[in-house]
Amino acid sequence: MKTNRRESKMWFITMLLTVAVTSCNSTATEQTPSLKDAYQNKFVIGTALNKGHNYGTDTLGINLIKQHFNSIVAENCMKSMHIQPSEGVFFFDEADKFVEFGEANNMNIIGHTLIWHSQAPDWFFVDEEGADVTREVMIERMRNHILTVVGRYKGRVDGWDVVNEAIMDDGSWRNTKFYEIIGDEYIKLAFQFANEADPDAELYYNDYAMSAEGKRNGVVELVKQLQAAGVRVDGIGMQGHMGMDYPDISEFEKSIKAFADLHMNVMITEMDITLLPFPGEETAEVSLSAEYQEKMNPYAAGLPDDINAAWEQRYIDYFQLFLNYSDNISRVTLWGLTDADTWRNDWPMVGRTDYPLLFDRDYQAKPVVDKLIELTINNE
Ligand code: 9MR
Repeated sequence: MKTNRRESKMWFITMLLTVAVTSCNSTATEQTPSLKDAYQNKFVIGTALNKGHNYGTDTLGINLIKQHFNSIVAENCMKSMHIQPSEGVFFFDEADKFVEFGEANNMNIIGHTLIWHSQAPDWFFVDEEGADVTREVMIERMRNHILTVVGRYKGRVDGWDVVNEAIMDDGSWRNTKFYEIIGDEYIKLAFQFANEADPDAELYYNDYAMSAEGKRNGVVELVKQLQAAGVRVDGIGMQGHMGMDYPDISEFEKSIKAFADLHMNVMITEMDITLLPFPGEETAEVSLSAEYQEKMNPYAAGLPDDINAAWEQRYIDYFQLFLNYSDNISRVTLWGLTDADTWRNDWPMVGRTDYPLLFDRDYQAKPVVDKLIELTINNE
């Protein structure tokens, strides 16, 4: 249900008044209007849940998640090395809690991720002697993993990142163990197994650097092949690990368009905007690591106002782009909640102080949250 601009303005003013009136009794985290309400006619707003969220120990975090988000994704607990650490031994405890939390709060629940070369346990690819398994065994292990994990949450998890990061920035296929042992049928098989396990869950291909022309074309080609083979793919996740100069917003827009043209749900799945300098060419390739250097950690003592202003503007520019494509974009997910727990502090260099998310280290909504909420008013 879309509301008109005047109604929206009224809604925002009412929200602010409510906040002002109730602020005497409320905690700091309850003082901003909610992101999920502001964007409710546009797309769902998600965040990634970590261990403290899943087990409920981070109570301040939990309050913020309930207040601002209506979609959640598992940051780590559903990755194969966590959920099937050795063959046939599944650890579902944390993932169960994650799903229960989403259900209890009526949220859109996303499983991340079934087939990813990284964070896959070593046993997955080798036999008892340590030699690569045969193609048949590899397919069987993949099938068993997908059927068991997706099957456990059938009807409860709304969408799965079925395959993650399989295409290189130049559009070629990443030479993973899955690819090496099974060949280029492995992605098709992964989607077929996921569909077999839960025909009602949405199935996604998810990757970073989706604004790169080569990757854009490679992913388009992949999806076309799957569609031609009658394999169900429902959406494409554009991870959205961004920096101040990367990616170019118009290149990012071209990819949204290209994926929407394939009738895919487009999702921004892992958004964060780092402020820190990057050693080398900017990417989100997790295997990258660099030695700590003081000069690469410029904001450890605090963030200068001008840098923060530029960072806010970048968030606003991207959310404006997402609003422009809200007919095609079904979800925007932030990769984490507060600056204290973002992966960015430790990648590609351990021990830095970054500010990529919407909530600060004291669980306070940053001023940009109100600005992103306000943006919806001008876009009705
Ligand atoms: O944020 C995640 C971090 O806690 C993990 O250590 C890391 C390795 O599993 O994965 C991070 O999340 C990645 C996501 O699963 C896939 N896209 C890139 C993300 C950032 O590395």
